[in-house]
Amino acid sequence: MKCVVCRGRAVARLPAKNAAFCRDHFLAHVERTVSETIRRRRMIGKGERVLVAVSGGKDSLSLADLLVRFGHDVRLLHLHLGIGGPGGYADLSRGFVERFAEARGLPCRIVAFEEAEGWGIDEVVRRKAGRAPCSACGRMKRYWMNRAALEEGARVVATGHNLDDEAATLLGNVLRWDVESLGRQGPLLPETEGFARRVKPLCLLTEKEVALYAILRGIAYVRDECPHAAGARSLFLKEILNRLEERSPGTKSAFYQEFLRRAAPRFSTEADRPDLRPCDRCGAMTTSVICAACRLRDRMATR
Ligand code: Q46
Ligand code: ZN
Ligand code: ZN
Repeated sequence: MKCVVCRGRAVARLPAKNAAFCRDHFLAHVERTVSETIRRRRMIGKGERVLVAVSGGKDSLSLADLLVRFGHDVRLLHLHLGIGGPGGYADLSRGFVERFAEARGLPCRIVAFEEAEGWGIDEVVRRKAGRAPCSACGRMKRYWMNRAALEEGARVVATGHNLDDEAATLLGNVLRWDVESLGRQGPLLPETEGFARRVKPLCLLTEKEVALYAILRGIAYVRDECPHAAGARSLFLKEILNRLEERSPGTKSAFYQEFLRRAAPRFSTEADRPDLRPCDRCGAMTTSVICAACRLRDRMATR
């Protein structure tokens, strides 16, 4: 197998792109894909500060590495979710983030839910206060990302979602014809009053491409899975997409990219955020009287 650029020994074969790359040209391919995504979709303005939400996994750490290489003003945000107890998943993840930030001299803010909220996600599950761990986790993550962005003076929050994540979310939304979510789904959610812009610069790279990037760059990342992920529907959807991809390479990327090009604009009016107002409790912008994070806080206070 030879690199399509220099005919050297290939380390990566990308059937979906009908290409193979040597180490250097693979790294160049990843950098080019991400910088083009940022430029074409106007994700990050010149000189703008970016808050990168890092979980300690390969995707978000690779994203932070890339944005630093591109010369952006990067700050890290890590949310310690209170999952897995002492020495468990959340503690392990934090360790990888701390070492990554220290080695690169990057400013890193850590918000531990158990300190900031008085409880972590395991506690929400134990007290049966949320519908599913991931929905409670998701809403608290969104709340803290937004709050931290405002406090850190960043108008942009970048997350490490890759093509596999985005295609699985898309499939899930299509299966339910969730038109509101389809209208909001995309690699860029514009900033609105009280909400930072949210961007996903890795959305055109597969999970395998990002993993190889992390390995080739020597980025150490947490390999353990969140214990709540096991039953998650998204993993099953990813499996289905991988089987489709094996049969006909390129399906995953066509599914997502053609959605963005041809279908997403048709759903965008469904996603208008009408009548945002400050939450009665915490002041975060919301469409209801009390925001989703505060509703969960209320339930935790009474159980
Ligand atoms: S951390 Fe949270 Fe994920 Fe764990 S509880 Fe679910 S959403 S699976 S990315
Ligand atoms: Zn090459
Ligand atoms: Zn609130």
